[in-house]
Amino acid sequence: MKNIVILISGTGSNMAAIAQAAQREHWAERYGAQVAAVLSNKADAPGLALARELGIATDSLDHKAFASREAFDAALRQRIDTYDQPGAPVLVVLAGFMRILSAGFVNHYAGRLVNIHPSLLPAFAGLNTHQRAIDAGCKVAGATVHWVTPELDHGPILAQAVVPVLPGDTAQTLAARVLAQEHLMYPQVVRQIIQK
Ligand code: NHR
Ligand code: GAR
Repeated sequence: MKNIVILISGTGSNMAAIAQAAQREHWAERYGAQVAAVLSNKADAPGLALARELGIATDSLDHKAFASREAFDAALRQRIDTYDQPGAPVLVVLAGFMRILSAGFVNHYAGRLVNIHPSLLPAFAGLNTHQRAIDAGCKVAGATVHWVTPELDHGPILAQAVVPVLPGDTAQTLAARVLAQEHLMYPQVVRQIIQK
């Protein structure tokens, strides 16, 4: 069994897309893979309730309760590694997770840590991507799934989805168009990784 641990901070719609694909496509029987847990740095993230409705174990770890980024990351790593077992290696999936992770954390999960970022990287690393794409006059926007490396939003690209930027778009309307593509792309990429 491969244990997928999904980290979220908010709504969790990408998390739900992956968990529902895993159930619908019988990843446990076919690939020996399961979404073992959903963890959040925010106890009130709506995605945690959604995960529980899907029958997935949840936990939260408040980053504000830790003195440093490294201390939070060490505690998060300890929590994740309870799902990292002999014969059941963990794959860590960032899905709307809003905390930058230290190099020590990222290197510990080298080749086992992926993120979805709401822009066509290498354009618009960082935050507020949809408004920045509109302000730049981009005619297309999208999302990127990439391996996570210590340098923010710079890891090797696994997949991208492209959508048009339409006249009159706001950050909200563009984000919704991109998010719909994220929900199609992210489960496919996770499936490809766990199939290997
Ligand atoms: N960590 C590393 N080392 N490398 C990456 O590529 C990472 C990462 C952690 C998260 C997701 C990323 C995104 O897709 C991600 C990729 C948070 C921030 C951020 O500035 C930036 C990028 C991403 C996630 N976070 C602020 C911080 O101080 C907090 C912002 C908030 O809480 O709202 O950590 O966009
Ligand atoms: C998604 O668009 C994701 O790409 C983006 O936040 C949204 C999360 O939605 N991620 C980031 O901005 C990471 N900094 P979700 O919680 O419904 O999956």
